[in-house]
Amino acid sequence: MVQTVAWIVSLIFMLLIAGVFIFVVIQSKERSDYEPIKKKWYKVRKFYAISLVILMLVVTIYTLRELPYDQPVYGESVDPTIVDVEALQFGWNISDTKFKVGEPIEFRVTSADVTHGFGIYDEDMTLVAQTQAMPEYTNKVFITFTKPGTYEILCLEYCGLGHHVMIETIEVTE
Ligand SMILES: [Cu+2]
Repeated sequence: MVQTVAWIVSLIFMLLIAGVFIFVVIQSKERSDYEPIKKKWYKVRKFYAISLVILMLVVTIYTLRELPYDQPVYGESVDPTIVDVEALQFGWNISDTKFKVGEPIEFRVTSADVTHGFGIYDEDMTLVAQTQAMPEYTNKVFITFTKPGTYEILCLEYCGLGHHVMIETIEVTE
């Protein structure tokens, strides 16, 4: 769903940019004075730049508020299952691969060598959670599975010749 929206939005913007290029190509065949054009379009450019900055600020602040995503409420009731994940050329060392639906999990992800990407995919190959696996640093990613099934962990960052064999499965049961 989110991926379909992202695809449609990208497509709209690609068409917009293509439209601008076509417009410029057509306009470039006409001769006209430079000064009035400069005056008009510099104004448009300024407006465009300011709008973009404001839009990006709003979107950035709005989306950063929720970081880290899906973090469980620690304390009295919820104690997440802590799972250590180490990426290495070319595989995964995971301290636990069997989980329950509704169980809050905290993956602590690091790397033994180069930077890898830790991505969890459901059975439809939809990405449900991801973070970077970095050497000498631990990233946390929180997830509570809502559907039982066999999930796959794939490397999301090209890390060498065996990048494509970095596949691990985890089982989520009711
Ligand atoms: Cu990798």
